[in-house]
Amino acid sequence: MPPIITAFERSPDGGKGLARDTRVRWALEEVGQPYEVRLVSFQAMKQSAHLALHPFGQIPTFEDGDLGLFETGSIVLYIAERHAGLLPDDANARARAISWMFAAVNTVEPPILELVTARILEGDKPWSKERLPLVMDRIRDRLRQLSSRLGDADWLDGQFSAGDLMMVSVLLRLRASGILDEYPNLSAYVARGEARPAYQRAFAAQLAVNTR
Ligand code: GTB
Repeated sequence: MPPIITAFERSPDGGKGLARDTRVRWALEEVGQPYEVRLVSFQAMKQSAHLALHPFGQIPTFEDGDLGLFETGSIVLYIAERHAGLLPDDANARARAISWMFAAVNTVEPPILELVTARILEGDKPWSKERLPLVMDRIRDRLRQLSSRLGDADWLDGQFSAGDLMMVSVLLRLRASGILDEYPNLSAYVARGEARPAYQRAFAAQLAVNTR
């Protein structure tokens, strides 16, 4: 029985690949693991059957036999630990790749999510215009540091890993803001991630759902 993930019945982004099921699909594609998708509505996400899998009523979830997981970081790590291709064999390199996974969701993604909050959820507040530059500068701080670490390398630490998969997925959320273009090596890094055949298959699969 292949693992089953959940995804939006209809993603608010209309298939731009920004909903977080894309990173899980990408990981599964990288390791060649077939999977099934259960589509859920916003309403179904808040009901007990889904809440039993995801305490916060969100997507994606991941079911493998009688194991149920939530949180994309833990799902991608689970996939990467059980299949070859997303984590190096060398123990130290493996630990460093996992550090990059945590850095993506714990250090780089939070200010990016702040931008979404500032623009969309708080866009109509009187103080929103004043706050936006502060949020943008917090993102720039992180991007500058990341850009300097990446330098002219293709990937963050040697070969492509689950750390890059998570980092590229997080950075993709910034594309529409134009801020990524201020860091040409990061912009090229994201494009390299998107060009991977596994990403292309993951993107196409979520697009097919959202353009039915
Ligand atoms: N930390 C969790 C993880 O990494 O798994 C976050 C999961 C999460 O935020 N899930 C979102 C969700 O289920 C979907 S991905 N939201 C519904 C809810 O909370 O009620 C976030 C997302 C949503 C929409 C867009 N978009 O339209 O561009 C992009 C990303």
